[in-house]
Amino acid sequence: DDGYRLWLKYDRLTDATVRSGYARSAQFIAVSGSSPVLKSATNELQLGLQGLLGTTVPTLPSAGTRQGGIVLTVGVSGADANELNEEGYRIVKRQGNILVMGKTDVGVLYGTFALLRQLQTGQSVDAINLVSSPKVKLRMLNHWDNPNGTIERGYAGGSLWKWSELPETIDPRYKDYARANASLGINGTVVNNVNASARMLTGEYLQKVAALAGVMRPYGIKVYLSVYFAAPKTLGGLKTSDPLDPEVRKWWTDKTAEIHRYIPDFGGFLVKANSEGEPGPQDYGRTHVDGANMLAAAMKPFPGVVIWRAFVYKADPTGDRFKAAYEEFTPFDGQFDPKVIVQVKNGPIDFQPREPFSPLFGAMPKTPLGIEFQLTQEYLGFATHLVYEAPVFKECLESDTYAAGKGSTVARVIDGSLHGYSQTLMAGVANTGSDRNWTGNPLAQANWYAFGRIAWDHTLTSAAIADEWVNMTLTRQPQAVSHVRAMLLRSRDIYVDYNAPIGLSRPWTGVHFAPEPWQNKSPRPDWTAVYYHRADSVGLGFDRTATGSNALAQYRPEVRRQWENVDNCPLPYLLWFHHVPWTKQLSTGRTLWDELCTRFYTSADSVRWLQQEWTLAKPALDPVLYTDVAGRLATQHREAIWWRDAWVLYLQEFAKKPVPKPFKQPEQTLDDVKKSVDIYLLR
Ligand code: BDP
Repeated sequence: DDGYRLWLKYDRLTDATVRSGYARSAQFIAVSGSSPVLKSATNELQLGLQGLLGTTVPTLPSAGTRQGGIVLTVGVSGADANELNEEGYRIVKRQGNILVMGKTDVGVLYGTFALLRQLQTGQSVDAINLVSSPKVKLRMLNHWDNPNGTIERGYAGGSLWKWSELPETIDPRYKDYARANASLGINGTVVNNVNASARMLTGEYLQKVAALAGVMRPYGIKVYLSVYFAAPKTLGGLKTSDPLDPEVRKWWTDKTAEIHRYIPDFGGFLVKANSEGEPGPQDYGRTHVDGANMLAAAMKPFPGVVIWRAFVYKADPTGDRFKAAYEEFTPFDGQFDPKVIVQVKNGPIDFQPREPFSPLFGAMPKTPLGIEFQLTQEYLGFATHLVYEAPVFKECLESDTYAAGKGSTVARVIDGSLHGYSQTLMAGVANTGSDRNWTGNPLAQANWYAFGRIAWDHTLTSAAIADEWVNMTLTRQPQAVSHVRAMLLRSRDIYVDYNAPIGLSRPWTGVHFAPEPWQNKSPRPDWTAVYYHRADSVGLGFDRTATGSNALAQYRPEVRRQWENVDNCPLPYLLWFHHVPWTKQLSTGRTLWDELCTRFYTSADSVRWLQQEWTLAKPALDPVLYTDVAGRLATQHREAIWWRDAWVLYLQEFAKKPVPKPFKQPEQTLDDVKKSVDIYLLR
């Protein structure tokens, strides 16, 4: 198994009784209507049934008086209509058939995938009755893919998009990409990097993008573009890209109209502006609102949106990067055009292994906020380390902002239910690439899967999603499923504990992989490692209470109170908010130093446990896939020790304490580790 088919495997079900049970309910497919989206649904159902049951199921224009089939129906009435939103579906047994209904054809498509999922995971369909509607409107992947075929922070090969071959040649893979996304309910894709090239807005590239849009459309997926804010100057030849300049405004209006001539159902723009050196409205003394609203005005005649990122942090040698986005954006609450959605990363810094939720989620009630998660494992061990990210997403979404009293979770901010906005968005920075198995590490497919499922329904649990994915992708043998499920569910905490335990963050430079907690030289203080951990002879951690940067003041009092007291701040966030003495006793009964050592050592050992679980599942796994992952886990174990040793030896210089028993002092010296890191970082 080369992993190409993802979770849409449709291998023949091995249990003949189950198979014949399903076959009795799937003797035909009846579908009235012939829209491209309905065709996708029908084709998928045929493909799935053919694979799972091993029989070809005929398609009819209507069920007539026949029973024992699957009927795809667009249009619902009565109670069914009240239960569904535009993209929702209902699957129900009626008049001897399984009815898959939706208000729209895309609802039927999602229902079809949901029905297939039932079969793939071995659920009975005899009395099937499923109703589901997505909680968030725009569920999208953000590709950080460049026109030259590379991917920023991509670890699974090159870009999926073969720009040099488009629009003439359509790689069949585009369709499989669309199928995979549609199976999860993902309905948007931003095809290019947020560090955008103006080239994407040329007629030549718009034709290529239009060709991709043509493949995505029958799967209910809209295409979006990241835009380079200075394009009026660099591409349009204007003197300025000032958003208040009439010529600039006209340029964007014309460009937006031109895009729609190529792609009539264009999704919209994604903008990274005045962030990490990218151009933006501030270059002209204007604001984020000026920039975003200008693009919104250009988009006015069309249904598309403008997604404006809040990932900003000016070079401020004395400031706290944690506070930057909040400081820049909250003054503009309520001033953005209704077409604008502000896209906020889950945490205040940058996709760290564990972050508290971004304070912006509790502070902009009059602005639709979208959330951005990162599926590509930039800070999570690339394609080698196993980190199942559903717990990362859930932890943030379930955090309570208290923005409108208790129960004001980030999820309710994002799904619009808290503040009543209708533009809602969840984005995941894609982890896909040209590797045959899409994600490099085969188990990282689970992160794409989990993101899509949670974007559809954030109430699904990490465990339930893991179960679905394992059953559909790896094995249905119950013992093996439970081994792999256990691995997935513990993997994130294991990684955190050797990489950034108890609220540490960012122990690297630009590569974001090799351990470099000692790193203290960079053009900006907030691009060093020491800026984040602040180790000294007294202790460790970043004081963000009132005695320090006071970033905690950006949260509501109820949140602040959970974190502001060093004696009862939950350990996952302790060093995020406090500079803690090495000798301080923590709630575990250990001192800070002993607790850190315990975590570094135990987590590195736990990678052995991951390896053992994987071996226990081996008899039920495909041998090629088994070997691939086994190799990655072995590397992970070696690197976990590398990270453990780097942290322990480095922090020991400050703490001046022995490694507590039963753990043993690392065999290498700090110099040894530094040397190995230098070699890793050699160009
Ligand atoms: C950081 C990445 C950088 C991205 C940036 C962003 O290191 O490559 O361009 O995020 O999200 O995490 O804009």
